[in-house]
Amino acid sequence: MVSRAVNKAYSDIANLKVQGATNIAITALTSLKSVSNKAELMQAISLLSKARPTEPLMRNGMRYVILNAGHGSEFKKSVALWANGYIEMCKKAMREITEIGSKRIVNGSKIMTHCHSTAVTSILKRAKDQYKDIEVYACEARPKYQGRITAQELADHKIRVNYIIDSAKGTFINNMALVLVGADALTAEGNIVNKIGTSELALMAKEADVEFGVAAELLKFDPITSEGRLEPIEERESSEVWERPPKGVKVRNPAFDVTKCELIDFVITEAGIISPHNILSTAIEKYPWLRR
Ligand code: RI2
Repeated sequence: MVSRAVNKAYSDIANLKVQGATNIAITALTSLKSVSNKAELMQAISLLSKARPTEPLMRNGMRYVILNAGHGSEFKKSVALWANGYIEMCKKAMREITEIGSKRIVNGSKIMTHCHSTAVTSILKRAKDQYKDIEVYACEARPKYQGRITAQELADHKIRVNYIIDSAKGTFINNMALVLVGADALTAEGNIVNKIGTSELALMAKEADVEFGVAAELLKFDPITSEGRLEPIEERESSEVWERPPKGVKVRNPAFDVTKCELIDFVITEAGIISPHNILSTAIEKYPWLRR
């Protein structure tokens, strides 16, 4: 039996009430503080891992707690301590990415983004706080329209923002100085996994000679990819795309895709701005416990 807090975290994450890799990891780790013994912890971890399969930031955090939590009567306290430690690590990484990334934003530039990434919106808001005049193009990210969260958040911060349907990105890409997206997973090959449509945007950016950057915590590095395994790609309910399709029509709904490292100019991380080729070495250097 898992606790009510773990069950709630599971359903909030699975139903996208909580979205974005960073928010997902923090919600999952917070719920772990409710477990009182090892068996409960393992059950909670197994359930939460199923909520969103493409979320190494959450999985790494749960592994961090298993690796470090002590035994015996102080177990609950120890889980809470390490879970808090990981949450703090995520928040610190986000603060660092925000500072480092904001310096990379050029005054007067037009920037396109896709879906909703806390890392990207934090960077853009910080750039605005530094009096940089920027204009953002936010792709809507069908079928769940997380681009609206981005558009609203930036507009609330008095940033000029244009909201466009996903298929309009080619119309505007030539006017952009930069495409900046978040990531759900970073891989050993230097690829990134992000909201479906990101790889297409990267190809368009390459063709239009527009810089393509990614903002993501190195804690999103997935250690399974250093063993030659592929990052699992979540496929969600077809009803999100078409509730009642005609008979004979199969609706597919992959949530993420892989953007190859050749298409990525730079990755903004808590350890600085790096080439995608250096994701593996930089992640392991910064967090040696991520090595399997
Ligand atoms: P942060 C989101 O997925 C998007 O793909 C976004 O780029 C990524 O998580 C990272 O988000 P979803 O949860 O960690 O909306 O930067 O499916 O917030």
